[in-house]
Amino acid sequence: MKMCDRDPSVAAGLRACRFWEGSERQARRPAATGVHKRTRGIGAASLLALVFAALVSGCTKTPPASAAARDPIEPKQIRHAADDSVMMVIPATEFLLGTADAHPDLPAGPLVPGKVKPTEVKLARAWADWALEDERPQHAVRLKAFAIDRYEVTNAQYRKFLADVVKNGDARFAHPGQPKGKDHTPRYWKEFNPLLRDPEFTRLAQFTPMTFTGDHTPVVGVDWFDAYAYARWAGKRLPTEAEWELAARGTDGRRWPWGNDWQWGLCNIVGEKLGADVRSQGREKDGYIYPAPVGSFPNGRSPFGCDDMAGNAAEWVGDWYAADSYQAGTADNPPGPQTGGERVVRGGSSQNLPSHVRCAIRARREPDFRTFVLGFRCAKDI
Ligand SMILES: [Ca+2]
Repeated sequence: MKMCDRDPSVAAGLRACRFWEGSERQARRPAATGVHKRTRGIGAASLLALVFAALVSGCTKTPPASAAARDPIEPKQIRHAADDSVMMVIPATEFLLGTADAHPDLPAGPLVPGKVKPTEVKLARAWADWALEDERPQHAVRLKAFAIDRYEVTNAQYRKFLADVVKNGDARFAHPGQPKGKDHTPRYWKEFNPLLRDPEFTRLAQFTPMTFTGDHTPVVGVDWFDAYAYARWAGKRLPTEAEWELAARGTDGRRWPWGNDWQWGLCNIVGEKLGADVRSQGREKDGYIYPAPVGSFPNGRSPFGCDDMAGNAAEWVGDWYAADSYQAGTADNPPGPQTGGERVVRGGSSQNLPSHVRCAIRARREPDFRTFVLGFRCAKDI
C-alpha cells in the first residue's frame, strides 16, 4: 500500500509510519469513522511534526517548576515470582487523565525560514489537533492501589509462557473472544525479517536474529489476545488505560515520563533526522533503531519508577478504545468502554516521534493486530 507520497524530502520518515500502520491490516479495517479516516495522514504529518518540534524546541514554553520538584514520589518496587518480574507499587490516588493543552508539541513560535514549508506546518498543526481530540477533556480520575511491571514484558519472560501453553494449552488463560486455534508465538519469532523482502525497507532493516528474540528486549509481534493470556498466565492482568497513564506520568500531568520538556536520548524513538541512510548507519541519538533492551534509558524513567513508558515497544492495555470515552468522565477506576472494535495502545514505539510517545496520547489497534513495535506490560491488584 502506498500510504505515503513519494516526496523524497519526507519519504524516509514516512516509512516509519508505515511500520506502525501495518499495511496488511490497514486494508481490512472496519468502516472508517471520522477519526479513522485521518489515520493515513498521521505518517506524513508525524515526520513534519518531528521536524517542526525540533525546530521550535528552543522556544517551547517551559513549565514554571521542574517536574521533579513538583512530584516527590518515592518509587517502591516488589517482585512477582510467577514471571520473575519487578513491579512498581502505585498507591491509591487521584490524578488528571488526559490533555488540556491545545498544542503541547507545536507551540506558537518563530519558524526557521526555509526549513519548514508552509504546507508542512499546516499539516503538522492539523495532525496535532487530530492527535489530541480523544485526550480531552482532561478530568480527575481516582484509582485504587495497584502494581505495574517496571519493564515491558521481555522475550525471555514470554518464552516461558509460550512453552507452557504449547505443552498444556491456553484454556486457563485465553480471553473468551480469542480466535479458535490461536497460536501465541510472536509473529517475528517465526517470520524473521519480513521487511527485507520489501525493497522499500531494504536499507532500513538491518535485523539480526536477536533483533526480535533477545532475552532482554521487549517481546513484540504479539496481539492483544497474546498479551491478555500472558498476563493471566503470570497471575496478572493488563493495566487499564488510566492506570497506565498514571504509572507513566505521575500526578503532575507531565507530558513525558521525565517531565514537560522534550529531550533526546531519554527514550527509544525514531531517529531525529529520519533519513534511511542515517538510520542504517546507526546515528540515532537514542542509539537504537529497533527495540532496545528494557531499562536502557534510566534517565527517562517515570515518577513511579517505570521504564520505557515512552517509546521502545508500544504497549497494549486492557481497555476497548473509543474516541469519546473521556467524555463520560468516569471518576473512579474507569474500565473503559464495554465493547469496541479496537484496543487501546499506549506509549508509542521505537518508530514514533516525540509527540507520539507522550504519556497522554492514545493509540489503538484491532485486537488481532501484530507488528514489530507493539508489546505490553502487566499490572495486578494489590
Ligand atoms: Ca514502551
